[in-house]
Amino acid sequence: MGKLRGSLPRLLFDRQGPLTRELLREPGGFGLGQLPVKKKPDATTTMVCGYCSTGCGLELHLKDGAAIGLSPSTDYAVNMGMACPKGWEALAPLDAPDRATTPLLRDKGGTLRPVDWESAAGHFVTRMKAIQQEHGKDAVAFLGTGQLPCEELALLGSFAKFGMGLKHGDGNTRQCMATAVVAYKQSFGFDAPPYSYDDLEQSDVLVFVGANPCIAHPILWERVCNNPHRPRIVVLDPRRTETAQAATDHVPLHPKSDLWLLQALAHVLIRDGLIDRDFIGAHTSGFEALDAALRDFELERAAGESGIAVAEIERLARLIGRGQRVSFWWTMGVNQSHQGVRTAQAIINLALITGNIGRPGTGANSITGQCNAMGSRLFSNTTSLLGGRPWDDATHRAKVASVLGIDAGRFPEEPGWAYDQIMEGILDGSIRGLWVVATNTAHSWISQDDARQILDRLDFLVVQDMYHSTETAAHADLVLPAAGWGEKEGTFINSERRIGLIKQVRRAPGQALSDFRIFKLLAEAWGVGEMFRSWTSPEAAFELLQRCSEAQPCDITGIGGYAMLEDLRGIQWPLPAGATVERCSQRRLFEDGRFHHPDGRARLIHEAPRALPEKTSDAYPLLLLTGRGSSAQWHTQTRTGKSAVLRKLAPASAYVELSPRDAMELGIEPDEQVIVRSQRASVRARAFISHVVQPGQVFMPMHFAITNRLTLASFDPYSRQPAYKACAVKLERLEANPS
Ligand SMILES: Nc1nc2c(c(=O)[nH]1)N[C@H]1C(S)=C(S)[C@@H](COP(=O)(O)OP(=O)(O)OC[C@H]3O[C@@H](n4cnc5c(=O)[nH]c(N)nc54)[C@H](O)[C@@H]3O)O[C@H]1N2
Ligand SMILES: Nc1nc2c(c(=O)[nH]1)N[C@H]1C(S)=C(S)[C@@H](COP(=O)(O)OP(=O)(O)OC[C@H]3O[C@@H](n4cnc5c(=O)[nH]c(N)nc54)[C@H](O)[C@@H]3O)O[C@H]1N2
Ligand code: SF4
Ligand SMILES: [Mo]
Repeated sequence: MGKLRGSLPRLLFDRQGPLTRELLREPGGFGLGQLPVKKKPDATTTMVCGYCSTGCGLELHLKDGAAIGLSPSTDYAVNMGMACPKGWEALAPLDAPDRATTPLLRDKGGTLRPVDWESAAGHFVTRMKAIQQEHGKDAVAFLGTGQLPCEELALLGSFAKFGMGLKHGDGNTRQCMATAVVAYKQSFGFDAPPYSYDDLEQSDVLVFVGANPCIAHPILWERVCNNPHRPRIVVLDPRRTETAQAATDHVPLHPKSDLWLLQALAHVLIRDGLIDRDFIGAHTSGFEALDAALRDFELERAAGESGIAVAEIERLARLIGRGQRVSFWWTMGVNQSHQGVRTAQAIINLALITGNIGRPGTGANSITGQCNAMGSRLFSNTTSLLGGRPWDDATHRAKVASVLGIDAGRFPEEPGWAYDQIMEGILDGSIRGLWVVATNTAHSWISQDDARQILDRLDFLVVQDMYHSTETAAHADLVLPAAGWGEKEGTFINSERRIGLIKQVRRAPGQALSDFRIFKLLAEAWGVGEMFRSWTSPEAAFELLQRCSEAQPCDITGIGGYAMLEDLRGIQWPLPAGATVERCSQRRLFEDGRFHHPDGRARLIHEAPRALPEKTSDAYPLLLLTGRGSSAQWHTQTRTGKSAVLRKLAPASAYVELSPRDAMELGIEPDEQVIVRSQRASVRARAFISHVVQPGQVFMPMHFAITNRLTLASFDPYSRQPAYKACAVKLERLEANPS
């Protein structure tokens, strides 16, 4: 097997190492610098990036009011002059030839044909109302996203729930952040990620659990590299990812064994007295129960379950216990699991029992994913009412109703169904109409063959997207053409709770409208335009949201409109009326040790680990992990796939990463086409043989549609977040399967 080698040029581009960074900073290096040679900009304006939740500031270079290029902001508290390739290439997807430029309606022959907005809105209203009349109001549902600005999300959630009278609406944030939301709410009393990016630079021990920031949040990784304290960096990931390779300590635990390992760490910390009893006594509840549950903890069993030896667990516990400023960071390796919530809470417990919260360089920190995942958590009217308020509390409903000037009688008294329940509802015929906004269900939802069949059962599917070519639009009865990032204004909230501005620096193509204007137009057509009269502009909507946030932990009543966000380079929540904040400041929560439960204490929550829903077997001996493949690819690639530069920086076709040992046993050669088979489907992919994955495991990036044909529809019971990162598969050589 002399040919064993990595067959994709990943490290050079994905590590975002010094060489790449230098090249990327250089206008023209890699062809990434966007300043055109011929045109000279006559103005610049700052706005935040529209891809990931890092929320980098970008300088848009304008000519006659339109963006002709961009570069990273040097004085934005997030990125300080850096951007990853997606940020540099953010304008490219706007010019793509497959932009949706007119509404499209499916005719009787099954072809999508252009129609004007009046006719599109008319069809939307007639068809949806007909379904509601025949099957009840709840027979129509909507799916939103963490990629629209807060103002648009709030308008969508308000029009859909109070105007159209829908009960069921969720977002793609369910695929991503539901676990962190539930974990924080139960542990802290509010969905409150406590950190500031400054903490990445202040820690002396950083523990990353199921997170690969080198690929998924490259600029956060740069912040880690700026840490002057020579920190220990511990990475818990079954794969030896780019981040694991750059860390000081890689812990290659068995997939989905995190809860065992984290509880083992808590056991050793308590056993060896490496905990902060003063902090526990003053600021937490539930320690006695946790202590009792962990007292007879089977360390040997945890070592067996996780594949990490007892001595190594004890070494890690000492590292954490003796650190002065220890921070814990987690992302999808935790959230997308059959026991995600309890795993996240086991991380939170470690921070709490060691008193590592509310001080510089500490925290139990969930890194969010999409540019406005945090905004969708607080301001989308899905899992909570505007301002993070509970649906089932009449006082909160009355408050929002009075701010919006809408009769509280129109408010549902509980949150609607989660994404998976909406899909089930379509299957059993209780949901007949679906409105999908800025998410690509037919690619990204788990167990995709089922998902596509489910979409086809709908009487009426509306897809509102920048592109008419998405996998989901292919199933639509009506496509509504939307403006994208750069073509509209609003606010995003990043991972550290920083609210940043996006602006219109380009004109949307053809008849495409901002989602805000589409919602307004549909509200008029529905006959409830009056209800949204005060939503005159995104900035007017932002003011409503501020008022909805009053006296909540996320109170932003002290923000003086978009102008203040502009002047101060983004502002983290909270900022209540009367409070002051400095330009580019970085603030963390819980410095006073008070959490959001009525008793002011954080709760230590514990539950014993559960078995994987689908174990490997003789028939399907390999465990499939999925996730982000490169820093140049974004999700279903509708945007990044449109940039020639980003395409050069990413693998062109679907691949499956496998270990040299498994390749040897199966007789698979590098780059050979293989069949990956699960109980759901079988797909073809290129074999990428590397030491990044362990024997018995394989990895496929989520960016190619075939990956979710294999995944198993299983969910965390508390958050209902899909467990995308573990199902059983087998690999076969194509030669053995002539088709
Ligand atoms: N380039 C790029 N960046 C992105 C995105 C993108 O599509 N492309 N998407 C954005 C979004 S929405 C999100 S949510 C974030 C996601 O950011 P991340 O969560 O960092 O990315 P993933 O690759 O999904 O998963 C992280 C790691 O979890 C590991 N993992 C799998 N199973 C387990 C397990 O059982 N235990 C542990 N400890 N680890 C496990 C995987 O091996 C993987 O390396 O990225 C954001 N940033
Ligand atoms: N196997 C596997 N599957 C996964 C994951 C995984 O790790 N493994 N990760 C999951 C996670 S964390 C996430 S967040 C999801 C992401 O899954 P999706 O949300 O489906 O992915 P995107 O490609 O970002 O889809 C966004 C859509 O909105 C469109 N769009 C962009 N901007 C706008 C706009 O301003 N207005 C409108 N109307 N449309 C717009 C884009 O063209 C695109 O079609 O995937 C999930 N799926
Ligand atoms: S790290 Fe995220 S926010 Fe920053 S430039 Fe890249 S995609 Fe944009
Ligand atoms: Mo995500």
